[in-house]
Amino acid sequence: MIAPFWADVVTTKGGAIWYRQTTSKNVLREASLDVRNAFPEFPNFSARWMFVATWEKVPFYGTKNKNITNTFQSVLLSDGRHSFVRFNYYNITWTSATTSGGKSSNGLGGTEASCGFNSGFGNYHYNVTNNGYRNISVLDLPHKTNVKQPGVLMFRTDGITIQEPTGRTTKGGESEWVKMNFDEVCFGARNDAYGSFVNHVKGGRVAAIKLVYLRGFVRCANSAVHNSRWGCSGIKKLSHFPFNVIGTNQNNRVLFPKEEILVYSTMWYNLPFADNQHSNELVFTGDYFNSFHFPLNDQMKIWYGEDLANHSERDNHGRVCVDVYVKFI
Ligand SMILES: [Ca+2]
Ligand SMILES: [Ca+2]
Repeated sequence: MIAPFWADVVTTKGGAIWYRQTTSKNVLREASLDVRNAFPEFPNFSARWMFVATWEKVPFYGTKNKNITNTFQSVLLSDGRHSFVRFNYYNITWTSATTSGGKSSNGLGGTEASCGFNSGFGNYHYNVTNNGYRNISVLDLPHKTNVKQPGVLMFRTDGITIQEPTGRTTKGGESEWVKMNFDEVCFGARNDAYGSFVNHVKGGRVAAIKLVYLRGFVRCANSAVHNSRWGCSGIKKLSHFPFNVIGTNQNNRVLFPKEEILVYSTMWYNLPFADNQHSNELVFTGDYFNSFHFPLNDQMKIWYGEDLANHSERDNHGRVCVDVYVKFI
């Protein structure tokens, strides 16, 4: 089942639901280009069939105000072998019919509509708004995207699991950095405040990882003079091991940097050409990194090392948010 917005819609009080199939060459060509841009691993994708369903200005069941409506669309594309879905959200103002606990006056409250996919066998479903990769309200959908067009979300749907677009972050070279998180990944410095995301982008063997700084600070001691992006500023005994940000799997096994460079039990380490206070990114590769397999649907955690090691974490402070990029082999 494919559900751009699963809730009790009524059209007896207004709005309309339209659907059509098309094999028009021009329409298919344009839609195929969108797929190729979003999924560069399918550079020759050429849709042979397309199905479009539109919910135009639809109110919710139980409404007392037929002017509160949603408009959204779902587009199914296939070349006979691979298939992709595109959800277009133009306007979302209500989240729940009264049957789901929504208020009859405004359609808010209760249990929000679900957006996503269900295999129908009860063994797999993918919720687009709440999945460890993206955690948003359905009201946010017209402003969100995974293909750089607000309100547009695309997915590959012919695999065992639903796949988000890989996109392109840099051009040229053999492999490219792939952004792995949708929501910011934010980690604190104590009380097991790791940040995490779930891999809904691509499974594969990882050759390098980079963390890109977004905001915040962390420190390993009480005074704010020690604020830093990736460790702890101005601590003399750490001058040769200034970094303390660690990636683990869901069982807290260290994935990067490679364990051999960690200072025993405290998780501090050194990286060349980087500064714990000013560097915009930390790149883990070469001698500082052991490649590993990162399967689809696996969680990755980002930790402050002292917090992970439960070592000297009580005097730690702060929270840093990052984006996580991966180069696959
Ligand atoms: Ca500390
Ligand atoms: Ca801890």
